[in-house]
Amino acid sequence: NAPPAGVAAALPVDERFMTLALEQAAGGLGRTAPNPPVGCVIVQGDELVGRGFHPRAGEPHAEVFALQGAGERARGATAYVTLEPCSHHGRTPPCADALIAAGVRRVVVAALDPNPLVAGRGVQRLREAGIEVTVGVLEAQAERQQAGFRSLIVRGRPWVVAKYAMTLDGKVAALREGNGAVSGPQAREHTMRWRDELDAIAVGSGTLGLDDPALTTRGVPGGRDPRPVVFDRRAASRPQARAWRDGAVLVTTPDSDASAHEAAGITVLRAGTPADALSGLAGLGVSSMLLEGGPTLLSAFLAQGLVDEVRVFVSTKLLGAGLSPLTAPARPMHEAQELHEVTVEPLGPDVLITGLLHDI
Ligand code: AOF
Ligand code: ZN
Repeated sequence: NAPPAGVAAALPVDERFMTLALEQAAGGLGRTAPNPPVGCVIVQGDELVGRGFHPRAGEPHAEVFALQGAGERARGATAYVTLEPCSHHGRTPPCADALIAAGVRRVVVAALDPNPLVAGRGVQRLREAGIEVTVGVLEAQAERQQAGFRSLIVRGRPWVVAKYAMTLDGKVAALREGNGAVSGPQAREHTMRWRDELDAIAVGSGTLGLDDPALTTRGVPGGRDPRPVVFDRRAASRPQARAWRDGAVLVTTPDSDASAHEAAGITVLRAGTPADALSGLAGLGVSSMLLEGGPTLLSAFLAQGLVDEVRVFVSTKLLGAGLSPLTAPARPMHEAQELHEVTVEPLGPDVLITGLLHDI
């Protein structure tokens, strides 16, 4: 259905520039917690005159960099921002005031800020200053990009993404000795990009003992490593494992003996349940977490309803007997957990399937 004439001209332009603002914001993914990744572009006529993103908490907001770039050309311009400009004095002064002072004529916002210090007041302030404000352009995309921040503010816990690779017959590991990965190089590239974009990466003690994974980001230009989080109820994992680098967190039960890990300078989080663990991680500033294995940890999180998003590589290999991605529980088909907003993408010999279990 074609939109009515007049409306048709405006909307694609707003979406085009908001797409650029979202691309800007992506530069901050994995780097801004507990703040959101935010991008801003400033457009004079149809010329892009300024762009910027929030690089990390404590540093200036996206709008400040974009306004700096635009200089005098911000006067009468339109600013596209992926999050409602802030109205509060936090670590930095209010962006709404900066936009007003620069003489911007119109502000297009993707998503409102759920932070109770802002929550609509940024938009209100702009409107009171006579600026035309449009809210909701590419809102769903922006909310997805800000899922970690929004989850921290709204639910007090990180956004949890479960990732695994399985064979065509649904196995994540072989039962017999041998070499080779389930999925190919493109799947690996995706995984490395996700490690760069999410705050933390979690594994269980089983995976730590079997694989001694490095849990680092390799092959991503300018990439940074996620914070390793190891779920180890008995605190029995070797404090020499590769995962125990700076910033690593051991999640263990309230009464286990973690003295060896504490002596090694590892942050120890004591939690009775996975939900408690997530609150504790939120307290450490973790806004998003990639759950990378293995079946026991994933099963525990799924059973408690703590997985928000699932990203699975399905390879075209057949293995025979092997390990399933989940160990429990045994549900009847009508109680199966089902993804929504599903995407399917071929990646050479593999297929990437993603979807949500919760909305943000
Ligand atoms: C914006 N633009 O680029 C970001 C915003 O402590 P502060 O001063 O950095 O404020 C952090 C809060 O500001 C954060 O919780 C969120 O509400 C908002 N983030 N706002 O206008 C930005 N990163
Ligand atoms: Zn701001």
